Amino acid sequence: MTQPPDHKASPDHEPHPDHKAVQKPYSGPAGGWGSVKALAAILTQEEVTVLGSEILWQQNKPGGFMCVSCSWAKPADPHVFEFCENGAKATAWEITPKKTDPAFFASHTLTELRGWSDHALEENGRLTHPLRYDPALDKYVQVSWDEAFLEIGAELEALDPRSVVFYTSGRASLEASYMYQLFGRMYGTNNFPDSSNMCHESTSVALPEVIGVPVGTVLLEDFDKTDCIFFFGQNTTTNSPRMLHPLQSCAKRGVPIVVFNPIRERGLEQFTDPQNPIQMVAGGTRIATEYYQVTPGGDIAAITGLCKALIEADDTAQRDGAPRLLDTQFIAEHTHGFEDFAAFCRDSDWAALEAVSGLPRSEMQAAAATYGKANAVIANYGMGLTQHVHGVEACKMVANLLLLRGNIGKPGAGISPVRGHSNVQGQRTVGISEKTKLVPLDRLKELYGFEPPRQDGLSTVDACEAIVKGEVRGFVSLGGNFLRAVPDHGVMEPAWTKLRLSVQIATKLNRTHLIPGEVTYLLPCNGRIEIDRQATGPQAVSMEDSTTCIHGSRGQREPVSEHLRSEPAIVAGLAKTTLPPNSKVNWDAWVADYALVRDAIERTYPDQFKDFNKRMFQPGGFPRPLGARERVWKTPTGKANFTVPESLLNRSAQPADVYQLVTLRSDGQFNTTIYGFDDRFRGVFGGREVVLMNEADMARLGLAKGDMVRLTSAVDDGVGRARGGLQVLPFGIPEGSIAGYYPECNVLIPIAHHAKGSKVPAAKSVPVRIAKEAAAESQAG
Ligand SMILES: Nc1nc2c(c(=O)[nH]1)N[C@H]1C(S)=C(S)[C@@H](COP(=O)(O)OP(=O)(O)OC[C@H]3O[C@@H](n4cnc5c(=O)[nH]c(N)nc54)[C@H](O)[C@@H]3O)O[C@H]1N2
Ligand SMILES: Nc1nc2c(c(=O)[nH]1)N[C@H]1C(S)=C(S)[C@@H](COP(=O)(O)OP(=O)(O)OC[C@H]3O[C@@H](n4cnc5c(=O)[nH]c(N)nc54)[C@H](O)[C@@H]3O)O[C@H]1N2
Ligand SMILES: [Mo]
Repeated sequence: MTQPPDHKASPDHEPHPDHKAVQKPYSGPAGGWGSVKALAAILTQEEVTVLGSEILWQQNKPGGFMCVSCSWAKPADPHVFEFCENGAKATAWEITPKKTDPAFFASHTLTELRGWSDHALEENGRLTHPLRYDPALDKYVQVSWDEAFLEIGAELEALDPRSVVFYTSGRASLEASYMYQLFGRMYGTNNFPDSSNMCHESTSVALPEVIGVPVGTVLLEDFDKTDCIFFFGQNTTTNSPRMLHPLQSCAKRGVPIVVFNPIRERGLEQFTDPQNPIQMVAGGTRIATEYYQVTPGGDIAAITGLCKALIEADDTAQRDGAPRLLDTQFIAEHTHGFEDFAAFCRDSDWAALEAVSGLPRSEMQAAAATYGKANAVIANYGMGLTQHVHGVEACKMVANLLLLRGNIGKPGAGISPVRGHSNVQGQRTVGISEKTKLVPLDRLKELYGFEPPRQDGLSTVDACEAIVKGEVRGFVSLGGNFLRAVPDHGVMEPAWTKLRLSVQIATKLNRTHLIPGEVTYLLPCNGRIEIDRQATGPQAVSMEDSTTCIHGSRGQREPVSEHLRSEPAIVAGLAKTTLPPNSKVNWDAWVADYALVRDAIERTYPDQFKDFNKRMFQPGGFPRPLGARERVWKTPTGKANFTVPESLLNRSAQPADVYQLVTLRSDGQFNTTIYGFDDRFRGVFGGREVVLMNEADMARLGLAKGDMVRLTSAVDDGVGRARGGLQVLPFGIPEGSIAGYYPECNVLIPIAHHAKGSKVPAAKSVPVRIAKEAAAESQAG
């Protein structure tokens, strides 16, 4: 029998005494010398010698490897070093020579390892051998690949396919993802939740309805032609820093950059290109020209205010016979629902918009004036919009704003949801989806001669609920760290132990691997930066960036262990022992030559992947065709749709003693991978167990800097969620909202607290109460 996790030792409940944070104001720009220092530190920590070696030269270059960090576009004419501080950290983290090998597992039980922090687990190095959990020893022990595949195949055969979940984190290649979804569907399930269910799913639900495509419409070249750029809730500095290059060029051309963010994020204010010696001496470029500290959850109201100002100014212009502010020709020819939307804006009351957005009317009018002066506008957005209760409507509001002046489907303009993982968008493109309407099931049936399941599968939140109910028996994970990324750790970890089968395909050890089911396998795979040798020679893989461009990627480094297998090889190994033979799928041939998988992708999606193998190394990638870019609207009305939001508030209303917790990523992490304990740009060093608070709120609650507090969930559903040991630090965040780090605060998010329509956990508006802890510790920093 497996033991339930020891919560006392869990990183969710115990602060790490040696990781007390110190607060120091950070006055430098993003990039700059701070970036160089941070890079040197991670290279030392990971024992990687990369500078001066070939590896960073190859990052994001045609013929090289595509960064394993973010999904931002890769230019056709790259910089000498087309990488950023965080991309280099991600590279170092993957190619570290440190190893987590069978000898390591022989000397550590899982009970002991559950007391390790997320950082310590991954920092220990790469997984090297296939492992099976031995409940008698409470340890992972080495197993052969053949044995692993045979036993997992037998386990899967014995389970009802509808009780098995196939999760994907957004890093796996198009080739691996296509094979994975085919395997799962031939097995009999559409249970393909993805990290995107916690991320931009609000976008994927919103945009098809309003512009007929689930993805953004901008291309990198639009940044050369744009007149104005908006950002809503996206932290470029840390999460897509290579985007700072085109932004810097735009700033130099005098393009206004307008930011809506409750926190003044450094990189959106100033950037110094660490690869440019002149800038390193002369200082940085300012990025944002206007910065609006909207209340968390206030964007729907703020954008309504912008639209209202614009529509009212247009009403005046029309009355006076002056030039119109709206693109009336575009609206008439290409859109539907304008009158209702305009009426909604005219009827919205400025006082209500001010109260909900936290912005004075004058600021909304000023932003509207900037918007109204530009001929071509790009609107970028991220988790600050999508991870809220009304995240889907917030995405639609961005589209409303753009449609008013025809800013979709013309050069220099467009909607730009900035995606997360490096291939998260691509995975959805090749069939990783729980929603059957998004998958060409008939085509799969025709190509492979099987009857695909027709019932929708489980999303991430659905899967969590089903795990809690004990309805999920098997869970296969292609990457990721499911139990840390999802909400409600205190509920999810005990429920997870009820699984019959857990199969984790991973590069590094993480907490999900430490909570076993009855039968548990940990299968180590190659990372993308490693050379992937198969029967026909070294293989390339491909991925889709945030701008729908497809790029080929070739591994460059010798694999850290000869016992690793590639993700396609692991998927094929599982498929062969689980499924009856099918003459139409030759898994071995696909593994021998990934070009054959790409041919299969092209056969499945002939319009999207035309000449896939020929074009995959095209500099800058090849863009998938996208109706909205050509103003072809594949929506139910055949037009781009204006929509009226159901709620002005992008969260739920709460009583006065309840605070909205915004969960943030630090500068030193990639999702649940914690590189280090500094959040340089926000001035928080050496610890993550903090609550960032407005000083007025601190005074109201009688809290001083360094006091320890306990957060408890304000959702009263009998679960009793709490997170103690958090150190209070004063911070520039609007009153009534507080910030803490993800994943440490996920224990406070109820599974049911998610966006309407997309089920993205509402991680940017978690209702909590704050209580001072008895033994207040000394002041920090
Ligand atoms: N280095 C690094 N790169 C990454 C990642 C990483 O963890 N580390 N993660 C990757 C992934 S998977 C993703 S999805 C992306 C995430 O990248 P982002 O989309 O930038 O997501 P977050 O960092 O979670 O937060 C976004 C911003 O939203 C702001 N915000 C919070 N609430 C609101 C609100 O109500 N309104 C507005 N306007 N703003 C708000 C926060 O202050 C923060 O600046 O980055 C990807 N790239
Ligand atoms: N509170 C809160 N929760 C959030 C968020 C938030 O902002 N706030 N953000 C959400 C978002 S946007 C996302 S995308 C999810 C992320 O959720 P996930 O994608 O599940 O999590 P990651 O942390 O990216 O996964 C890290 C693990 O992936 C494995 N890995 C790394 N590289 C590879 C590889 O090449 N192959 C394989 N097979 N494995 C690999 C390593 O073992 C590593 O431990 O979290 C979500 N959760
Ligand atoms: Mo994400």
